[in-house]
Amino acid sequence: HGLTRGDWPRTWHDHDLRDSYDVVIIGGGVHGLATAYYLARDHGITNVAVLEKAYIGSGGSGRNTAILRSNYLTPEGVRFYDRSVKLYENLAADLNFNVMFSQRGHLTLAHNDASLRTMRWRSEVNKHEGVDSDVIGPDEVKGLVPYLDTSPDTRYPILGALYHPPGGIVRHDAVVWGYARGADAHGVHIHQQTEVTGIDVSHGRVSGVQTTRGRIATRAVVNCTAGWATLISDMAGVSMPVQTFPLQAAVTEPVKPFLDTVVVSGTLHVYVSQTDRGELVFGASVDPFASYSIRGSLEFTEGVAGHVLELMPALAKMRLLRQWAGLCDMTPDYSPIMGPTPVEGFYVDVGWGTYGFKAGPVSGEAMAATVAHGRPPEIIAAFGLDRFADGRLVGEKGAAAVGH
Ligand code: PYC
Repeated sequence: HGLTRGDWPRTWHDHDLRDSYDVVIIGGGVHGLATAYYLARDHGITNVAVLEKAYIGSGGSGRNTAILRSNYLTPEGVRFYDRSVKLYENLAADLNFNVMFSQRGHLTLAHNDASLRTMRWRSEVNKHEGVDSDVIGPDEVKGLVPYLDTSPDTRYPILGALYHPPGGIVRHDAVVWGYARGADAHGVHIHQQTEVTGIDVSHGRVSGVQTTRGRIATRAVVNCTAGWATLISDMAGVSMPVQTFPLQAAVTEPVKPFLDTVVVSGTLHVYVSQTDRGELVFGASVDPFASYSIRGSLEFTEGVAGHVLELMPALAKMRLLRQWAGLCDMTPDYSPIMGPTPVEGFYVDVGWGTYGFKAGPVSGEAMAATVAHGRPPEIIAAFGLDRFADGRLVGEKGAAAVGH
């Protein structure tokens, strides 16, 4: 009321860098900001800095295709991502910030018997964990998405789909901004344009962080980066079993709403959804080589366009507006690496592959509890770094949106 544009209150504030913080979080994406928010809100730990080398949400949080779902393959994965969906369901009210979560339903198409078998497997695990997920046939698929070509004479006919009604899309930037505002309101310092250049470790424990704006003394550091997860962990002398691959995406010009379900095809390596603005958002699998490049490629554009048209031939005249890429830190089992490390006070929330954005809220909640109590809560117990040495992998490749 009565506010003109210039009077709008700042959503978060700039601060001088303090000499010391109780907790330093590296990475100003949804994971880092959510961790800061829950540290403050749930544990009363507010002397916290979030360090971001560019601007908040400039990494994976601003580059993903905004899909939320919990129809994973392992019980550990399903429980974890389901907690995230539940937190997302209440996030707008919790943060008093409209994150535009649209639970429009999520379809993963099966074009062969092997995929149908994996869908059935996932749906049984999902149901066992209380998650709404079932295998449906081509007629039901057609009923949900009339524009899909479900005829039997296509190159890869649609034999059925895993249907997950609670899945959907959210406004990804709003999630970042909402957490930033919430954390800021609790006294957390968000430092943009502040790059970490080193992590001080003495006698096996963290003692500080070196940045482009000076040194910070601290006894707790949380690595919430994606793309640079290994480089930051290396600074603390902790090596991560992670390889980094680009993932490209694109949007079309806006058109009238016609698609109110998220459609994924693993066989055709593509996923499609329509935003509230009317654009179609397309994504693919990760590029086939490890790289830190975030340039788009013609190969991606051709591949995605061809595959989308196999699914929805009526889109042939739509124009792509822009394309971009983000970086995905892939682990050997496609599950994240979360919790303490052999360096005391150095915690990791990394290795998200292509699942990071949807896990933001639960990761923030669980990492905040880990830092506050010095040990990980049950919900992330399976995701510790030590599982690779012990051979207790949590295989989630079968739940990937598209093949990798
Ligand atoms: O796992 O749903 C997913 C996903 C979509 C885009 C990248 N990953």
